[in-house]
Amino acid sequence: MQTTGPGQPIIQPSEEVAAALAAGAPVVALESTIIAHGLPRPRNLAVAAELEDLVRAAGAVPATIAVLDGVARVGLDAGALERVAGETAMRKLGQRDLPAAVALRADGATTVSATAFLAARAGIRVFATGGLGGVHRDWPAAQDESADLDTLARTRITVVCAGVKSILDVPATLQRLETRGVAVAGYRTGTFPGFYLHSSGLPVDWRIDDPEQAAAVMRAQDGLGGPASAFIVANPVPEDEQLDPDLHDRVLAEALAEAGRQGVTGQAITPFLLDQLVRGTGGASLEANLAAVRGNVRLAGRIAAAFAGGAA
Ligand code: PSU
Ligand code: MN
Repeated sequence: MQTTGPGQPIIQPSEEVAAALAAGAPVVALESTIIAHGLPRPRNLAVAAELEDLVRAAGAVPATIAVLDGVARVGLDAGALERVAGETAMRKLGQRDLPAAVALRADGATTVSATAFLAARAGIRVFATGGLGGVHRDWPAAQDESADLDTLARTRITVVCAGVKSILDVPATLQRLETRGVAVAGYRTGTFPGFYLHSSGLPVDWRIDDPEQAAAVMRAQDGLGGPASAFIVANPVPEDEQLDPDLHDRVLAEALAEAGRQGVTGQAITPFLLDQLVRGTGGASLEANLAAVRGNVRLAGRIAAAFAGGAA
């Protein structure tokens, strides 16, 4: 393996993750941007630990991923999780930022694109997050399409998510996923989830109803071969835990207008809008976001277990 310093690997799995991977045991990757930039402090640290516990309860090993001191860590101990969730500014790292972060010995939280890339490099097949990035609503002017989509179009990984963040242009994002050849299935639903909302109102072509079916799709991907691409399992937040749709629409409109007034763009726009939603809904969007992530993490654990079970 290549090294960045004296004998230090660039991608470093924790002992527990390395052992699980070597044994063919189920592992679920978790991203760190949601912890560092997607959730308010200090709740984010408790959530990070809770998500790891949920993966374990589902019978899999959690691998939260972040770059610390220029090393891509796959599986974080308690001290590393504290650093990611703590006060010291963490950079937000997409896949393209990884070489510079490694070379310059930076600390950074990994987005879906960087996490999916590193997880796949480490040999992890299943990844859970909240909502994917995608095409932003002001795309014609800003040309802002999350690097998440590009990475997923060329990475063999299963991502369990509650759809794409509703701050985005959801129909355009679904179209881009189709164009780029990324497989999408609704989990026990025929409509694409709306992140904070149970449904975006848009149809999905495929529906799966249990973790075994997800594992079967993954095996079929491997069986068919060809260029790697992801499999998105779109798992809606339960209807009784979703954000009130009218409140959602009203606060989102205000947040988008405020982002425009303040001229927020680029990497800052997603954390800005998520934060505006938390404030504007009195914290209700945070609860819906967390409910979605918890459900995704649980399901990812079960899918990883089903895939590992059938692979023996
Ligand atoms: N899902 C959440 N909260 C988040 C994110 C996802 O519930 O904060 C993060 C992910 O890391 C995702 C990123 O990759 O937002 C997208 O940012 P951008 O639009 O700048 O690519
Ligand atoms: Mn962007």
